[in-house]
Amino acid sequence: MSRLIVISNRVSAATGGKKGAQGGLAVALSAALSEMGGIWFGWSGEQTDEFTGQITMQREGGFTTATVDLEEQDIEEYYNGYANRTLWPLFHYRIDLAEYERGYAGGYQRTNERFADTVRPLIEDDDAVWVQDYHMIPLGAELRNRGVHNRIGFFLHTPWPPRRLLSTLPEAKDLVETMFAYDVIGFHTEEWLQSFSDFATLEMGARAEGDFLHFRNRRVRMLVCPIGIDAEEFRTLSQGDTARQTYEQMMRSANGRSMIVGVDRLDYSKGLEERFLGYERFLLEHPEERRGVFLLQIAPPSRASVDSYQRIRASLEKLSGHINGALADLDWVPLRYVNEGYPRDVLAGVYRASSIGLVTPLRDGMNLVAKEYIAAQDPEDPGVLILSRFTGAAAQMTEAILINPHSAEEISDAIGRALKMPREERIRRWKALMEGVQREDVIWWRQRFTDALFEVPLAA
Ligand code: ADQ
Repeated sequence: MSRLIVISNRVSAATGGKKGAQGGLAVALSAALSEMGGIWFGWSGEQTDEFTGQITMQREGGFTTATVDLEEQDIEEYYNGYANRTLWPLFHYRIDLAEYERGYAGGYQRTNERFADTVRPLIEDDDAVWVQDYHMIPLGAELRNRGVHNRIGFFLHTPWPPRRLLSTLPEAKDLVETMFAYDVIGFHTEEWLQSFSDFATLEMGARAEGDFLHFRNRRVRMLVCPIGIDAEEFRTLSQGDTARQTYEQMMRSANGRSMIVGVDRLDYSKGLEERFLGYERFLLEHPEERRGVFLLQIAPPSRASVDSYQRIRASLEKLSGHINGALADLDWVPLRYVNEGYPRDVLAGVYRASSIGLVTPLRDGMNLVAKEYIAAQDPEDPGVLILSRFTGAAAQMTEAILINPHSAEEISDAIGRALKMPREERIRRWKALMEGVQREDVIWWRQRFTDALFEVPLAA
């Protein structure tokens, strides 16, 4: 039977068998690897003085992880540089923040070649290879250059930017050309897929035919494959002791007020400033409702060495200080802003205690927080999800209150509407959303992708 070789920038950390400590993606990929056998390869997250390609293999939970250390220049140019300063902002439509440096592009290519050299000897003839995300776009082509004729798939976890935006990247065509080394390319939504297809056809002369794109002598299948969460696991977590204790603690501290919650990595794509401004607008427009609500925003810092992340952090501190300074009262603080990460079972309790889940990214490949919020609700008394229409999740979660996060008025109106929503309507919307979260969960996602990959005829 074919094994699966998963390749991603970071490999899920060892969790000592504690399922609740992993994210949904790690759960799904670990499950696939345990079932099919295989290896999960990636960067260890560690720095070494000089790159040697030495692999650290670890056996855990029925599969093997293989990790490699990178040297400082690789980390700076490939990870902090091209991945986080060039592709991430560009793929989230922020060309104002994207930095185009030949050094980053060169380091990205070099590091992907190093990954290819390192992982190549681990790949056996029957294995299927599944490359994850924007850190590793050229990896498939580098594996082909090293004689890998196996099935190779690629899944993009971020949006794919519109053609005109991608055209601003100096090496856009080269990068897209490398993607024709894959057999299947997966996107969360039809919109991201269409943007990719537009660039390939209109800028490069590829030919589209149904789900396939033809370019030179290659044919690649494009697949819409929206990622889900491990809904059952999350539901179980939300009924466990820690979640229950957190729920009770939050309800006590809310003291009869309605809690609105936001949970995000601290990232400029998540629309946090817009969220704060929309909430402020609600408070200003509805003075009578003020003291009945508060917003809890949980946002652990990420990518702290990148300037744009330092700027968004400073800006949010200022804005939250301003809102609290202008509106707080002796016994009421409108905004609790917390820069911490919490275990998933604690988050589940927080979600359940919240009357509103406020998810306002300006762009997001999918957004799993929206799905976790739904999975954690009390079926008898569920909260309301307010969701940006610019997330991948919005394509599936049409029963949420969908908003344009650039409009403070729309956010404000949606908060007002959610707070007044009758219980029957909340239950009706929640049921429809929960049904989708359970049906198209992370196991479904993984199966859909690997099914498409195994349908590809093997090269003769
Ligand atoms: P992210 O940008 O990280 O993922 P998201 O999909 O929301 O965004 O996933 C975040 C995960 O981190 C969630 O599971 C959430 O619970 C967890 N998390 C967030 N804040 C936390 C906190 N304070 N404490 C603990 N955990 C926290 C990228 C893409 C997304 C895409 C995913 C999966 O940007 O668009 O949905 O990959 O493909």
